[in-house]
Amino acid sequence: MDQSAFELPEATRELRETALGFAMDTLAPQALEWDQARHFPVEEMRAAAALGMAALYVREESGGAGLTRLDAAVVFEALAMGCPTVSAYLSIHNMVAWMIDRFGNDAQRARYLPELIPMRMVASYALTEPGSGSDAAALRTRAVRDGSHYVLDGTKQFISGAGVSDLYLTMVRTGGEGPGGVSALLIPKETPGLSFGANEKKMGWNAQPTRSVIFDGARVPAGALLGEEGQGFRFAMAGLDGGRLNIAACSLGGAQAAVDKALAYVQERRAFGKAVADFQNTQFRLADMRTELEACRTLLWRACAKLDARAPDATAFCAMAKRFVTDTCHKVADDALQLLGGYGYLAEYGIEKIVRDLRVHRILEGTNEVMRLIIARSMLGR
Ligand code: FAD
Ligand code: 2MC
Repeated sequence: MDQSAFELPEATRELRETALGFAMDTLAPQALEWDQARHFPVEEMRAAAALGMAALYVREESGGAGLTRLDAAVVFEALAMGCPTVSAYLSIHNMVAWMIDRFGNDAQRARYLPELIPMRMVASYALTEPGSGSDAAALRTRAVRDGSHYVLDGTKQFISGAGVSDLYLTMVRTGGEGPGGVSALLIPKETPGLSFGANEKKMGWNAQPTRSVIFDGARVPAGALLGEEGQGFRFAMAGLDGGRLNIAACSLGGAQAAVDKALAYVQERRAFGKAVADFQNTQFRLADMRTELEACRTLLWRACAKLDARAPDATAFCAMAKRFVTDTCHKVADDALQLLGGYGYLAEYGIEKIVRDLRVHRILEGTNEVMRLIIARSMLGR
């Protein structure tokens, strides 16, 4: 195979530079403050949206950037070098925008995409419930047709952006048990009967709110239905294929930033009369970290190419990339922290936040156990 197959195209490298410039100028200087103040930086996300980063793989004819999943992964990695949490939120918003473009009708595209693309509207994705996380098809939030409306009752749990977002792409039960009874509805924030729980106190991801979303007789017009009744579970899973690549990319950017910080530190810090970088343990650890990040990048980009090509094994590759990259990068970030000794544990050195932020990537968008389930099913054919 041609070696160039393993290099990014010129246009993608330029895109990376733009995203990295934005991450370093706008996200990195404030990331720690946002984490500590639990501030959701919507204005800064709008600035990213102005660069096309809120609708990266929405088609150009729909007003999006029309880029590939590989381009998107490169952008999310670069943004995460400034702040993994903000990059991950942009990924969720991108996922919703893409689902509307891909599965919505002309009226839904016309109503929402011109608002979502510049992020005048912020979007959330609501699948998880208090009683069903991994077993998403067991969801119980019910939407009952009442004339020209649906009436919703139930609760969504752990919804990123909830309370601030203007639009909730929500998976509900309109039919019988199991995945075939699930539909997807587009629910605006101002819907009567919609309310939110308290902002959860979390280990990381503090620069975005996480709340429950409560439907108590909430009424939405029937035109809120995405596609047809019964298609919602498949839409939700298709959205997550790309979401899982992006979350992996966010882990990669976070871990790369941690390694960069550690690399600078070990050359300055001295112990036993030498630089910490002079210990062979330090050198071997740095070598392993770099190797692990390159292995992650290679698998992630391969999975992106599979999704771009709509390959039959794309879902399994997305799951492999999500599992391997999020586990590996969390470990790499923790190894980087160790190289700073006690200073690594202090907030101002920036690495402990990365370790806290990356921890949840092993849990959300499908736990890494669920990723193994998807991969094993693809091997065993059941
Ligand atoms: P459970 O499903 O109860 O799992 C508990 C444990 O059992 C886990 O270790 C799990 O891996 C394991 N397990 C379950 N089933 C199996 C199995 N078959 N085989 C082996 N092990 C298994 N959800 C949204 O819909 N939208 C969001 O925006 C969103 N944002 C989130 C933000 C944060 C900060 C967090 C923490 C979560 C968010 N989630 C969101 C929810 C997230 O996707 C779920 O937490 C996740 O899917 C796991 O579900 P659960 O927490 O109910 O765990
Ligand atoms: N793309 C398109 N369709 C898919 C699909 C995919 N990737 N995966 C499954 N489907 C279809 C599948 O083909 C089937 O359709 P049909 O009945 O027409 O054949 C249907 O969906 C049901 O699929 P399964 O039989 O595989 O369903 P099952 O109930 O066994 O669940 C599992 C599969 C465990 C993989 C799924 O429930 C899952 O992904 N769980 C994890 C939930 C999750 O990831 N939550 C993340 C919430 S979002 C978040 O955390 C954020 C931070 C935003």
